[in-house]
Amino acid sequence: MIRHHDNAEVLLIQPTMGITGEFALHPPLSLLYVAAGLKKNGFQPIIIDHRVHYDRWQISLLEQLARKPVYVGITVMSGAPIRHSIEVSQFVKQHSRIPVVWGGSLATLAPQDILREPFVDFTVSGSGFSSAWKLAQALQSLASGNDSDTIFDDIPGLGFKRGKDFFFRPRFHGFEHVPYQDIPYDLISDYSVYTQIGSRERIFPIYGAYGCPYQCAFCISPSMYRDYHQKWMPLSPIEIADHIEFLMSRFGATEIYFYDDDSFVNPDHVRAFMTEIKRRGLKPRLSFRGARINEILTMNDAFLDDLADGGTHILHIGIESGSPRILKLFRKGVTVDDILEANRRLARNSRIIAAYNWILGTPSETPDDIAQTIKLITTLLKENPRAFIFQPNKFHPIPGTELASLAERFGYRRPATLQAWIDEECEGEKIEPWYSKKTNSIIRMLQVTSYFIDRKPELLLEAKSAKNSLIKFLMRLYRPIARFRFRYRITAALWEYGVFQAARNRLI
Ligand code: B12
Ligand code: SF4
Repeated sequence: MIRHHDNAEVLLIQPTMGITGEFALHPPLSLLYVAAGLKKNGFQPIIIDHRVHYDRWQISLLEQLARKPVYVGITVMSGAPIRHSIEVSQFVKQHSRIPVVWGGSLATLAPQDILREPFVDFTVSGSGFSSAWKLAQALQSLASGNDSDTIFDDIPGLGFKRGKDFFFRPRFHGFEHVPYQDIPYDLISDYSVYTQIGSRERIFPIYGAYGCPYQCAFCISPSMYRDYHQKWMPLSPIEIADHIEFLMSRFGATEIYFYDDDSFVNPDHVRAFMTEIKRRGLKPRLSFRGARINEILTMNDAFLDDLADGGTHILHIGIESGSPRILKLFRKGVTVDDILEANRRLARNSRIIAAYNWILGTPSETPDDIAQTIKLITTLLKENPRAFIFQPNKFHPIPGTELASLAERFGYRRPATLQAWIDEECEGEKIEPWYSKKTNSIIRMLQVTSYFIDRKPELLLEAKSAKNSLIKFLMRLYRPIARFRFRYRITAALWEYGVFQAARNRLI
């Protein structure tokens, strides 16, 4: 039974996200999912997105606090978002007694490191759809005098404090699907503010499938889904097509970004919803952030043509390394030859952008291993003009993953404070104990040059504007230097890294 709460408000905040967040400024799907549960159960969620409404955020927050929301919820990932989330939480505490709740992937990984701080009252690990409204209900009940010890007992994934002790409830087990009709899209009044670097499209992220059955040793997913009965759950083609049709007609969506961990576990799933979209005469652009080399190898030229005909623009593919030893350590289940073959197939297609992810700085990785990655990237770019090289992620152990244990043997100490989690992302300035001086300088060089070695300006900067023309011009100007450094692994006098860090610090 749905209980009504006089539309009590819950304030949900999307913090700023650092450079990676500036590049992909999509509508805040995490908060829309959380808001769906609240709305369905009689609460009135309010979403404020500081990535797009940053100016005078303190004044608007004060106005919201004056309306006495049941709690302030923030969605937080490792890295740069933590800095602003701390600022916001401290501000709430300075100006009110309203409880502060952190949810999202950081709260899933390290709730105890968050709860240690006086400015956070609750954490929600794992799925937040039902936890968010159950917590709101419990807090209302507490405010009306119910101080039972068991008040928080049935809130999945909740972390809370009593005196000096922390308590954690088991996470929600499985995928909490939210039908698109329940996602309260109208809470956001203007979708034109969302964008992606260089793009002209109106992009909406959605899920086409939840979960992932693979076992990559560095990734959070295998430990998240370890004891799930079903590790990958595709949605029905009709539901996906309905969702896309709704977003196109209601909000003018022109591109759909699938946030799935992996969309192609069964490639026929993608074919099925593309067929349905086509049958309806819809022509959205589609991008997928979860694809694997072994999956590309199951697709022939005709299948890739169908993907491109169906509107596929970009496939994010985790290659991670060009060193056979590191690939094995990562449990990627593919060889360098597989990677080359998949890249050639994508090159033959000539319409889809193949965007490759990398990880550098793994314990035991040597400069020779990195040299093999450089060699692989060079070949991929030579053989596929539509290959796109993401800035390599610096390896940071995620608690609970297989590689976290290896990292501990190499001297890894997990971040001791919440602040220390700020550097646990690809651009973070953290030097792990196993980096040699040489490894560190090669990683720095690759972090900068990776932005320039491929054809990013030609592939991504579609919108015609003075700003984009200037970026294109500057990128082309620096490109020969970047390519020279990259190919010959020249790390001396890396003045660009200072410029790069200064630009980054301005953004976070
Ligand atoms: C989109 C995305 C991004 C976007 C962020 C978009 C945005 N919001 O602005 C960008 C590209 C910026 C990004 C960046 C990074 N990301 Co990212 N990203 C994702 C991705 C694909 C989807 C996240 C999402 O929105 N999901 C949709 C919602 C519905 O799910 P959700 O976020 O899990 O939210 C649920 C719960 O967490 C919870 N919840 C969430 N927030 C809240 C808040 C409250 C109050 C409550 C109660 C509950 C709650 O309820 C929600 C509904 O169930 C995930 C992978 C995935 N499939 O989840 C990786 C993922 C979250 N990212 C990851 C990583 C590693 C990164 C980077 C660190 C990578 C890097 N480059 O170094 C950076 C760091 C962030 C930064 N500096 O900005 C990891 C883990 C992150 C971590 N350790 O914190 C993930 C899990 C991918 C993976 N398998 O490795 N990312
Ligand atoms: S395929 Fe992607 S989501 Fe799945 S385990 Fe590997 S890295 Fe994680």
